Amino acid sequence: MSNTKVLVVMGSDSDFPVMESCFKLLNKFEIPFEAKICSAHRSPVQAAQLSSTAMEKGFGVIIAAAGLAAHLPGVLAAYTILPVIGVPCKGGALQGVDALYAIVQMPTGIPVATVAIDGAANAAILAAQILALGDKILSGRLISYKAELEASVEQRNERLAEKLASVGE
Ligand code: RP5
Repeated sequence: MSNTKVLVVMGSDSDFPVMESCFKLLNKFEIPFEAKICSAHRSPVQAAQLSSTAMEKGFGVIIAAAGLAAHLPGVLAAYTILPVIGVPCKGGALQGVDALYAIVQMPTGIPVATVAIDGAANAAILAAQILALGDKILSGRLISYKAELEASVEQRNERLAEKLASVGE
């Protein structure tokens, strides 16, 4: 069975606004995904179950988003050999620095690939890049996406040139 789907797990429904860019990009790349809310602290048994059964359900990558004392990505990584990408969510008194440190500072043996605070879009792209290793069609979509990025820089240069032309002395 090929593992072509992405499992997206959020610690709370309050993480949804941050994760919207991730869902949009997964849709853009036409990657099938399932999304669940599950907390390392409030529903730890379900977190273990979700992760330990993910591989047999056809998932190839797990993306886990959490804020505050963000143990969710690490706990999910403990129960699977699938790659886990962690998204630290901004919020609370420490504005996401707590979540970043909790997610990135994993002990040896249980890695979590950590993106920036609120870096949900990059989590989707990284998941796509992992799955594209075994999928030529998806590789092609990623190559097109890079071309779009390059074109957007050219557009920015055109806008810059217009602004500079209207700057006075
Ligand atoms: C974390 O606590 C969640 O991932 C969320 O970022 C944060 C706050 O959760 P709620 O109290 O809004 O449910 O576990």
